[in-house]
Amino acid sequence: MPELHPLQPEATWTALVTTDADWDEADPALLAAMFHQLVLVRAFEEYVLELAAAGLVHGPAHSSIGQEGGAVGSVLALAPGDEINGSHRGHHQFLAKALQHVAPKGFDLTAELPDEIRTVLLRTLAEICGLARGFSHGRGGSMHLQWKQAGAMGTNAIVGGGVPLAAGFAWAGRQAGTDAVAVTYFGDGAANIGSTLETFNLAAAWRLPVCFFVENNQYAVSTSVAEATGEPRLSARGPGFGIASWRVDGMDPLAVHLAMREAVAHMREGRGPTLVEADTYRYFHQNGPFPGSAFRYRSKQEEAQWRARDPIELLAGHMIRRGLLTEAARDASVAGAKSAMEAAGEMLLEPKPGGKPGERRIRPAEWPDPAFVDVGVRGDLSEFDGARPGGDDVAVHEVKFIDAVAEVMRRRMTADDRIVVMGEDVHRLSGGTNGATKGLKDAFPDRILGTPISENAFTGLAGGIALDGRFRPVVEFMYADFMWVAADQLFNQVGKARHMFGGDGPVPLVLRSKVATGSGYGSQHSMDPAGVFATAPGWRIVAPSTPYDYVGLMNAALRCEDPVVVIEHVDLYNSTGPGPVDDYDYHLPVGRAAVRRGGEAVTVVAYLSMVAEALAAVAESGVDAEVIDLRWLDRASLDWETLGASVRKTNRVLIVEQGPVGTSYGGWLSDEIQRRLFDWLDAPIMRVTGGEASPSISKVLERAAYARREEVAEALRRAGEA
Ligand SMILES: Cc1ncc(C[n+]2csc(CCOP(=O)(O)OP(=O)(O)O)c2C)c(N)n1
Ligand SMILES: [Mg+2]
Repeated sequence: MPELHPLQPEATWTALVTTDADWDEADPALLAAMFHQLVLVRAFEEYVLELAAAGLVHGPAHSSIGQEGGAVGSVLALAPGDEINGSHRGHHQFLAKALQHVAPKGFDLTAELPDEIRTVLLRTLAEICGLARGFSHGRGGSMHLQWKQAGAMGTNAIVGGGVPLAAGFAWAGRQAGTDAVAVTYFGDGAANIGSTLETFNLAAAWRLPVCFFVENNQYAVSTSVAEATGEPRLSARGPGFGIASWRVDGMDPLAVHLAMREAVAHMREGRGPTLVEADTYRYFHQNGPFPGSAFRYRSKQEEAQWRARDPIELLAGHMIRRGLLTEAARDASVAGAKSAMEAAGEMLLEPKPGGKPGERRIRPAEWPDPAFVDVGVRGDLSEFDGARPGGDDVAVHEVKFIDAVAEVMRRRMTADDRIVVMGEDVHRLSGGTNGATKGLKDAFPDRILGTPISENAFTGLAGGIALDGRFRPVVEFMYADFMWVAADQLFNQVGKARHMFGGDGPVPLVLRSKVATGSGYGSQHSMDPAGVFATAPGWRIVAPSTPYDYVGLMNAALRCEDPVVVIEHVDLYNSTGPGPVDDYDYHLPVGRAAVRRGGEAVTVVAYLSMVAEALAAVAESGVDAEVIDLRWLDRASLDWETLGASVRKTNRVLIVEQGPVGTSYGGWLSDEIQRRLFDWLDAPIMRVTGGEASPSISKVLERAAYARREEVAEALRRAGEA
C-alpha cells in the first residue's frame, strides 16, 4: 500500500470572525465613518430604485442594497493612492471610494453636507441616468462608473472583465515605487470565468499587490453558487494559486474592514495578491425594485433571514450600545441622507408636463447633446504636436526587418522609461520566437516581462497599465489568432474605454501582432487581424511594409494616446529593405499612406507584405498600376487624400490582401471607397483575397488558401481586359 500524505497549499486561508471585544475596541471615528457612508450609500441606492421604478433610469440599475458593508468596510482600509475597479454592480464601491476621496476625515449626515459630497452624489446619479453632468457625461451609466482622480478606475459590464485591468493598476503602482494596492470587486458568478482565474495566476506569479474581493451574494442572476461550482467556498480558489485568502461575513462591516486591513498590510509588505470573500446578499433581484423571491429562485423566508442581518442595523446597534450614537442621531442621519438625495434629484428632474400628480421627467437640459455620440472614440492626436517626421534627413541603408523591430524598441525604451513590453517568451530565446525583443531583457530587466500563457490576463493587465497612465505597455501576441482568446480585453475593454468613460481618457497601449500566413502553422495561426480590428472603433491600426516604415510607425504608435495594433508579417521579418542607418527617432505621421509606384490604369491598394507582392505583380503584368501602401488602416487614420487623388486619376480600384475573405479588411474598405468616390469609379471595385477557410497545414492547400503575387497578377490582367 502506498502511503498517503495530505498536502497543504502554501498560502493561508482564513475565516475572520469578529467578537464583541473587536466591536468594543473599534475606533469610534472608524465606526462613525462607516456608519455615515453606509447610510448615505443605502439612501443613494434606494433613490436610484425609486427612479428606476418610475422609468427614469434607462437600462439596468443593479442595486447594491444589502451589500454595502463589504464596500464600505473594505474601502475604509484603503489609502488615497490605492485604485479600485468593479463589476456591473458597483454603485456602492464607487461611492465609498469617491466619498473617501472628497471627505477623507468622514462626514456627518446630521449636518449640512459639504458641496464636494453633494457633487459626488449628483454626478453619480446623473451618470446612472445617462446625463451630461455624469462622470462619463452619461456614456457609461450605472455599469461604467469611473472617476480616476478618486482612484475609481471604472466599473464593468462584462462579468470578470475588470479583473485583469486591476492587475495592471497594481503593477503600475509597484513599478512607480509606491506601496499602493489595487482592489478589484466582482461577484460569485465572476469567480468562475477565465479572465478572473487567469488573473489569479498572473498576479500570484508576479506577486502583484492586487486584492480580489469576491462579493459572494449567493447568486449570479438566478443561479446559486452551489449550482455553479464544485467548491462553493469561493475563497478556496485563492490558495490553489498561491494567494493568501480570507473569508468573512460581508454583512459585518467591521469584519470586512479587519480582514481588509490584514490583506492590505500583506500586499503593502510585498507579499503578493490577496483574496477576500465576503458572504453577502442583495435584497433585490438582479436589477430593478423587485425582490428575488418574486422570480421564484429564492424564498421570502431566505430573504427575511438575510435582511435580519442588515449591516447598518448591526453597526448602529453596536454604536448605540457603546454610546457612540443615539437612536435620534441614527434617524436624523437617515433623514439627512434622504434629503441629500432628494436635493440631487431636484437638480436633474422636474414635474412631467401633463403628467400624473408626482410624475417627473429628466430636465431636458440635462441630456447630452446627440452630436456628442461619437466624440472621443479616439483622441485628437495633439500628442503629435512637435513630433519629428521622417524625411530626407534620415540616412537609409539596407537592413534586416527584424533588426529594425528590436532596435526601435531599444531606442524608445532607452529614451522613455515608461515603456514596458510583455508577452509570451519575450524575455528569452534571443528576443522571443522571432527575435523582436532581442537584447532587450538584458538592457531593461524589469521592463521586458515574460508572461504566463494567458492572453486575456496579460492583455487586460496592459489595459490596466494604460488606463492608470503612468506607463506605456507594449503587448506582443505570438500569433494574431490569439486575439480571439483576448477578445474581451481588446475589444470590450481597451478599445471601448476612452469613449465609454466620456471620451477624455487616454488608453496608450501598443499591441504587436504577427501574421504567419505561409509558415505552415495552419488554421489557427495564420490570420490577418486587420479586418477585425477595423470594426473596433477605438483602435488604430498600422501595417508597416519596410524597416524604414516600421521605425517611423512604431514611434508613432508609441507616442499615440490611443490603442494601436502594429501588424507584422513573418515574411517581412527576415527580408531586408531600406531602414535607418542610426536614426530611430523619426515619426511617420498618423494618416499618411505611401505611393510605392505611380500609374494611370488602376489603383492597387495593399498593406504589409502584400505591397511587395503587388509591386512584383504589377511589374510582371505590364499594367500601369498605381500601388498605394496604406500604412494606417483604421477608419480614422486612412489617408483619403492619397486614395482620393489616385482614384480620381485611375478610376479603378483593386484591393489586395492575403487572408481569407471572411475576416477580410478589403470588404470594409471597398464599401468605404464606393461611398466616398463612387462618381470617380468606372468599374466595380475589384478585390484579391484568400479563400473562405483559414489556411491549412498542407503546403499545397495552404498555398491555395491565401493570395500572393500570382493572384494579384491575375486580377490585374482581368482589370486590363475590362
Ligand atoms: C461575460 C458575461 N456573461 C454574462 C453576462 C450577463 N450577466 C450580467 S450580471 C450576471 C450575473 C453576475 O453574477 P455575479 O458575478 O455573482 O454578480 P452579482 O450580479 O451577483 O453581483 C450575468 C450573467 C455578462 N454581463 N458578462
Ligand atoms: Mg452574485
